[in-house]
Amino acid sequence: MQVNLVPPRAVRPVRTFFAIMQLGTAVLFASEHAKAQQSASVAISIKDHRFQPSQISAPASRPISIKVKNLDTSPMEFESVSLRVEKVIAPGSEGVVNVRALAPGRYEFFDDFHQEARGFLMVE
Ligand SMILES: [Cu+2]
Repeated sequence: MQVNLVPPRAVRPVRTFFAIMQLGTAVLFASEHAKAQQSASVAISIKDHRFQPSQISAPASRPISIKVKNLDTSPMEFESVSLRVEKVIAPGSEGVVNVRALAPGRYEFFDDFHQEARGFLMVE
């Protein structure tokens, strides 16, 4: 003999409630995950072999997309040892440097063709 402590009619709404709660939690996790994967964009220019601005900032734990505009009449190479990137950008054009999600910190970059040009990416 089966003994139901909760009358059968009450069981269904309770189960539906939990199913909706679980779905809500799943959706919430999915959107948090999507946000974490969404890249942040920052832009920088180089003119007269100087980065403008010389310091850019981006959020931690998200991939970063750095748009670099070369306003000079000679090629430049955006390079960073700590970010492990290097990209040659032709004069008068722009390039996008994609960086992995980073821990908070200060990451230096430079123009490998004119090493006096230096800047920092502040990740916070
Ligand atoms: Cu290089």
